Amino acid sequence: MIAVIVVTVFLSMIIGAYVVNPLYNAQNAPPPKTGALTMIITSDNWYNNTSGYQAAFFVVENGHIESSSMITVAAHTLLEITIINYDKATDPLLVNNDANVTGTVGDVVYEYNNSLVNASGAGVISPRGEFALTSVPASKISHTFTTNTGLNIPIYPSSTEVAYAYFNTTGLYTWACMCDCGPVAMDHSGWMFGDIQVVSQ
Ligand SMILES: [Cu+2]
Repeated sequence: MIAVIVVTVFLSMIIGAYVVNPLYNAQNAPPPKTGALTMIITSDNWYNNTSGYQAAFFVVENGHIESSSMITVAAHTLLEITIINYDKATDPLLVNNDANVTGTVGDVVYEYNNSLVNASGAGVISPRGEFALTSVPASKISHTFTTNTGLNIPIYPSSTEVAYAYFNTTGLYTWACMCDCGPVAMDHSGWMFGDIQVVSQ
């Protein structure tokens, strides 16, 4: 008898959870999962006596600076990508189309450096300190963050940029800067290219 009561109570709890608990209500869709990918580009990284200083991407992970040779991101996640570029130099693009922002939410990148935006001819200071850009003038590009999943973010010199993007297919992909920004940096994983691993959440 007690066992019957226990089983009945248990079953009603399970059924009740589905009927009453709003978490099981299809109309209450869960908010999108969010994540962050923060990267720093510096220009004065000593390589050797022959090649001297080279530019490189680094990843900030839990407050630590790490190599960009293997970047891990979660699939099906609204990823806030922040790129802080300390490099003052511009570099020629390898492919002209890479001046356009692609693969981000709204195909825009938010530029947080007003002086550079003004210098490029935009001419207006945003009261929020940011501009949504769909491209960067080819002559004003320092590096790009480009993946073979279709993401392309051109980066101004001495700038901070933020973009939002989703990676929706798990697997191993490649990222690279698509500028001619130094033969050693362009040839070495963790400097101007590397892997990007999309893992399930
Ligand atoms: Cu580069």
